[in-house]
Amino acid sequence: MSYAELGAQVPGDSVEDDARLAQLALDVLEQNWLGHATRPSPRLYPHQWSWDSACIAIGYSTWNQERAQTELRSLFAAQWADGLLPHIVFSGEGSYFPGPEFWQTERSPNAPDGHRTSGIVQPPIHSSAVLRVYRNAADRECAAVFLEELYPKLVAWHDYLYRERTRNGGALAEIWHPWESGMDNSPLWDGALDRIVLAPADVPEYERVDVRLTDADERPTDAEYDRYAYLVQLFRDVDYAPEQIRATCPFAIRPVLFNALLVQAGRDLATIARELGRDPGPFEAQAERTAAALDAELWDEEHGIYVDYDVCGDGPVAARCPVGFAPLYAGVPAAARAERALEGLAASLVRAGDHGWAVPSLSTDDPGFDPQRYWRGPVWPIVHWVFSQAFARYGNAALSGALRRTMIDLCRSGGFCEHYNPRTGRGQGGEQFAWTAGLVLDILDGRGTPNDERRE
Ligand code: 2M8
Repeated sequence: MSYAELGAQVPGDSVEDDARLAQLALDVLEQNWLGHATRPSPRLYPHQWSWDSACIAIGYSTWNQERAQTELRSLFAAQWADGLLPHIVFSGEGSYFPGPEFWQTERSPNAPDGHRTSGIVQPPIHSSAVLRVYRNAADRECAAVFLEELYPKLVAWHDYLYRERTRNGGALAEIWHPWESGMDNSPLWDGALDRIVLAPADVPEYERVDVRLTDADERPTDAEYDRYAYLVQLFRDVDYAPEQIRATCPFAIRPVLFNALLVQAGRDLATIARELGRDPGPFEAQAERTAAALDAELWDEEHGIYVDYDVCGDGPVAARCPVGFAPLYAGVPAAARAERALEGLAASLVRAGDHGWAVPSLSTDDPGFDPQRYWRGPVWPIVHWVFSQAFARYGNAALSGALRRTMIDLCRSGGFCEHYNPRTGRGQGGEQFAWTAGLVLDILDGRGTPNDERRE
């Protein structure tokens, strides 16, 4: 089926009881509220996660400005002195592996006093979230104070990424751990992880908590966890010194999604700078350099999709997942290439039971597809949110709306779950999931386009 035919087939939005769904989403956020931040899920993830929090703040922004601002303020309160924004800020309660005693980030001179955190990052969507919160704010005076306060922290975060996560003058950021991608067990990391051959003595002692709390079939394998723990141990052993990690880490990838979000975040940071009367030039330049590098270095002409780059393997990642179309979210490809990417994205859509078109995290005809196992097939709200904006940006309101309606429908019938089965639409993973609720609030708010495409 062609892209145009698919768009034409999508039925118009039929909102049944969106106000009720919004209230349920707010209830989920309330249930996960820790007093200063929102945990992703009551049992599985009892602390604050970086890109979850950004999405949660976007969700709060039209409904509760104060919460939205507090969410981001508390995340950035735990930022490291070198600008690193940690992927977890521990809340002091709840069982999770790896906890602060495993990370031991106090070994780093950059770790913040008074906050216990992990020592890695997650995808950089934060400037986009801050701009969204600022724009949606009803109390303009508070919003201006918030923006002024967050601006230097966002600048430090972007500086960290361009300083520590690029090499040889390149403009694409790299990750050093699968958790930094946000898509933990995606097949995108298989090749790089397979090269890490571990003797039993290399694996630190640890005990998984996740498989006690949720179905092990919906989680990464033990072999993957061994490598996750090994990499953390490696960072710990060099006291989280970025130059040493960059030189020695056996896992280094330039991911498409991470960099696509960075492009949009850079543009949004430029808008924030302009709003505050500062110079937007450096952020615009960074964003455009990363956009150009994505287009020049990661596009796979043969398959018509962007592919991650394996720095240690010195070549493109062999696996292909629909997130390879993420540069569409940031408007990176132009003309014929965009058309081809949109066709490819549309071709990857599947019917999630009776719930409408869905983007699976791995193509259903990929031999590694598994409808239950986490980032190897299930439908994820963040992916839907990204691609509903991608379709909107390129003028396909029908498919943009279809992806939004699917998310609404999945949540209405199965609750706010971590992810959904792409064949049946069944909710899977953690329950009462906060960023699912946050993103659905944004979807219900009807703002389907990236910040720079939106009217003031
Ligand atoms: C998942 O990742 C964590 C590690 O960060 C885990 O599996 O323990 C991912 O889905 C990630 O994207 C998400 O931010 C996190 C919390 O929802 O869970």
